[in-house]
Amino acid sequence: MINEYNKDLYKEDWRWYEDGYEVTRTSVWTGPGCHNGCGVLCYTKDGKLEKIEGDPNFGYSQGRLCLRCLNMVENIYNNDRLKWPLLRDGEKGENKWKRITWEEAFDWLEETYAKICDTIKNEYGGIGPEGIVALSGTGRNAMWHGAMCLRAVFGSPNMAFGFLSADSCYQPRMTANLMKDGDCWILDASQLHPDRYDNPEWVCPEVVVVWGNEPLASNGDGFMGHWLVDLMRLGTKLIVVDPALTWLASKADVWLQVRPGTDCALALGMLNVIINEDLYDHDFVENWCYGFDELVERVAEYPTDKVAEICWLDEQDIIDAARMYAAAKPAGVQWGLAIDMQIAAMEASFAISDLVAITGNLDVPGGNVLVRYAYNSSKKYGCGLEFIDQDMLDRRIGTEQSPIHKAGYTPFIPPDLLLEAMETGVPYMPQMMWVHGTNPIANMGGDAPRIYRAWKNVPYTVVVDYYLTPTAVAFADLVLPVAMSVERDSFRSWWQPLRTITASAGRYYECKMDEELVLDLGKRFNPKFFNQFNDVHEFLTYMIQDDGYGVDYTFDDLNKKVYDWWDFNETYKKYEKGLLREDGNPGFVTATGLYEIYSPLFDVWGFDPLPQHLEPYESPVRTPELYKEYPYIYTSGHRHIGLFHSEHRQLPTMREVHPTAIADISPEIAEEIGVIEGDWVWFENKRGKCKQQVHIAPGLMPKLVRARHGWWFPEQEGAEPNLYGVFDCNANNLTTMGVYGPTHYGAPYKCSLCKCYKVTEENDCSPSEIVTQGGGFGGNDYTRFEGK
Ligand SMILES: Nc1nc2c(c(=O)[nH]1)N[C@H]1C(S)=C(S)[C@@H](COP(=O)(O)OP(=O)(O)OC[C@H]3O[C@@H](n4cnc5c(=O)[nH]c(N)nc54)[C@H](O)[C@@H]3O)O[C@H]1N2
Ligand SMILES: Nc1nc2c(c(=O)[nH]1)N[C@H]1C(S)=C(S)[C@@H](COP(=O)(O)OP(=O)(O)OC[C@H]3O[C@@H](n4cnc5c(=O)[nH]c(N)nc54)[C@H](O)[C@@H]3O)O[C@H]1N2
Ligand code: SF4
Ligand SMILES: [Mo]
Repeated sequence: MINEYNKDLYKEDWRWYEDGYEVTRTSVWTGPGCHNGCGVLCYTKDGKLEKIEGDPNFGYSQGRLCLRCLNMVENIYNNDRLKWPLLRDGEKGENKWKRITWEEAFDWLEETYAKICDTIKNEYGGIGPEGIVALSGTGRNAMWHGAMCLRAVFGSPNMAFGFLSADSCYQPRMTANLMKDGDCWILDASQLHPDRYDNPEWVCPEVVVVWGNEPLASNGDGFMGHWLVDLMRLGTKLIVVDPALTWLASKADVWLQVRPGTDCALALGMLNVIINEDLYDHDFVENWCYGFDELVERVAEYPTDKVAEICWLDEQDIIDAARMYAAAKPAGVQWGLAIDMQIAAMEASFAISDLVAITGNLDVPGGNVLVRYAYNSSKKYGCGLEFIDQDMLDRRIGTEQSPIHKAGYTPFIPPDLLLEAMETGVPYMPQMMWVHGTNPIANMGGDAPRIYRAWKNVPYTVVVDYYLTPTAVAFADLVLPVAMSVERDSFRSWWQPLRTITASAGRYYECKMDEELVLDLGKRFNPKFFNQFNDVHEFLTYMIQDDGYGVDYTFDDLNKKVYDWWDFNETYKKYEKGLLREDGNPGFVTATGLYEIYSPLFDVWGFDPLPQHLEPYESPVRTPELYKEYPYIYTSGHRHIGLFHSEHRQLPTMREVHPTAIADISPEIAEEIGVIEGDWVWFENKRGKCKQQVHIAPGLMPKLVRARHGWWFPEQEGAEPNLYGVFDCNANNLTTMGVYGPTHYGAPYKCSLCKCYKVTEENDCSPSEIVTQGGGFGGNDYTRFEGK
């Protein structure tokens, strides 16, 4: 942070020269892999990045950087990086490639595109381009790039997360927000003010509930974990809802060690206390809410003794937490991924939102503030929809079957139904997967072996990435190399502020920026639109201004500013001031204009309009017989600061801090199965198994194991059958595809069952070989589950 000792050291220029270095002040979407974009100073010499520092002038990150940015040099100049386009030169899976030029790559794409369109027309009576499906990963910088390639360049409507079952990352929480109040809320840690904690309007929350989230490791969804530590220093008390004793849980006043997948019941229990003890905000409920009486009836079904039993919690802790949260003025909720990764994702999100609203904490300083993208100008996954006409939209795979998808609350097609199309060829067999920033069989997809099998039915695959991934080796015909963070010009915001990314380092071999790739490809496939741009900067200016309102600057202007904060001149209680609705009236962007505790839209769609507990798909309660065979609760994917999903496994420094897939198991389980720290164990259920190394985690819920996700081994043989060992430690050998709640949102990545036993010489084997050569683990249960 800037203080009196260093204030002359850190400049506000966007570029200067110092001790033989060119210093560029910019933001990066890490090195790479992150939801944020912290302020950095890049020190380059002769176009090479030599070191990187945090920029204390950037109020968002205040000079702090974490491991992944600090280690950027090692990533950028890693010899494993892709250097030029590669065309397959053997069978899929053989890992044999031929170096080609970009011209040759584009020629190949043009020829293949024509074949795809013919097949779709002739064999499926379709239009043609819909045979291409783009798969995207989570929100890194590359977010709109895959969408633009798909829709603006190729003209296809089929875009999905890389088989993220039931869109179970942030989509449920955001959609619940949209249903309830028409916007999204975030915990107000003063991040909307450039002067941060000094802002006179901002109030420090008295209490924050950290719910299914570990922000110190994840910094997810545009929220920086260290803000929470700042708040704690300013006096904020914590309630932590997590089955694991995280660092934050260890500092909490109340730690609710909830049974995975039962968060909705817990929130309903807390609502029960708050309503019955009359601790809610009468003014907000009477003037700004719709359907409170129905909620009163619903929470009566969730008395705290019943909830304690469902959630495996102490009843008094639930009551204490509810009272503490309701009494604090203001109080905020910082929620996370665990809410989405259960079949009751939408239900839990509804109930938690209601807690925020009825306690009067919505859109108040230090509570949960309604937020929009700066200037509305963050291009996202929905990019390029204007290039798709209605006939083509109607050809989307699976969308008809899900009201939320059909109504356009997400620009994605349902990944589970895409998988079914790849298995059955109905409504048509996708002809090409355009994989833009995702590595699905290593990480994103549930039931990875099932995806592996189905994907082999798809004729063509193109992968756009930094590295050769297991997904590329298994399926790709063409691999296109892209530039990393400090080698690219771009812009983005996750909420606020709008930031630029400036290329400070030179081009790495023949890598193109994703931005450049979209433009170059666009000039080939859709010259009518793309020929208006002479260079990437002109294209970026268009992208910034296109759906942004009041943005009159070019990319180069913004670049010199580095970032711009946000355009709302009011931050709080916007619903009172008529600042949310297009018609300028007070209220929320909902049909009733009120915060909808009872959702009329859900009613129309045939969903429960109020929150309700849905017992996890596999659990001691729903499937007691299965629980006898698989006696532990399996959760997966808690974040590690040095690793972003399946990335960074090539980097020696990261492997030093996290050498292999190291899972948490409780001391009780360790004793039961006779393992000690550092042993290897099998996690197994009826879908499959994987092996991971044991860390005995004190304070973990006694019946719980927490597997790590995203593991593959770039140092191992890439060709099949080994495929970089991608199925050996793969947490998603045990997760599901096709299992979700009634809304099609939320899959049980974090709450199923497993058994756990020691890896021995006798039982050791290679799951990668079993999947790539043996057809999988057998015994898979492919019944679709869309129920309660
Ligand atoms: N370093 C790093 N940062 C990342 C990522 C990464 O891979 N690495 N991934 C990014 C992405 S895409 C996302 S979505 C975010 C996610 O980041 P977070 O929202 O922080 O989610 P997780 O770390 O998966 O899990 C958070 C906590 O949920 C707990 N938990 C598990 N099951 C349950 C449950 O059923 N209920 C409750 N209440 N808690 C449960 C876990 O014990 C864990 O402590 O992180 C982002 N940031
Ligand atoms: N079991 C289990 N599985 C999980 C989770 C869990 O908690 N448990 N978490 C899930 C969640 S929340 C998510 S969001 C998904 C995330 O899944 P993904 O977002 O698909 O993450 P990765 O598998 O790491 O794939 C990203 C790929 O994109 C490349 N890449 C990175 N940046 C760029 C870029 O700017 N341009 C291009 N072209 N490529 C880039 C990387 O090198 C990498 O190969 O994983 C999910 N998987
Ligand atoms: S959160 Fe960490 S990895 Fe992400 S941009 Fe900031 S410093 Fe880099
Ligand atoms: Mo995610």
